[in-house]
Amino acid sequence: DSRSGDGGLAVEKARPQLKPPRMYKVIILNDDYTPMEFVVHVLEYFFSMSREKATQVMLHVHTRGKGVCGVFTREIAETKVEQVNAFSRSHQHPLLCTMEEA
Ligand code: TYC
Repeated sequence: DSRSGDGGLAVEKARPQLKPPRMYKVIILNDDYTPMEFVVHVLEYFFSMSREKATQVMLHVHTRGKGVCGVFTREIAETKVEQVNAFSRSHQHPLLCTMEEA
């Protein structure tokens, strides 16, 4: 195809059909102690949300108990969960992040 670098003359190689990867929701949980501003910062920094979106999601979690930060492939979701939980612990906040299959 156009990426093969042969000017389009090569015969197409049959490529196996890849199945879509399983997707996982990264979830944050409410607690009574983590400051709202810290949760907003986590959502901005680790999930690239605008301040407005991060504030909406934080308030949803605060009132409903949990909320979705994003949907990712397994390795990415696992890394987000580890990074957020380590960051929260390093700031002595009990904020918990987990994941479930989408
Ligand atoms: N409930 C917390 C408070 O009142 C704020 C909070 C929101 C904590 C969302 C965790 O995932 C969370 N300070």
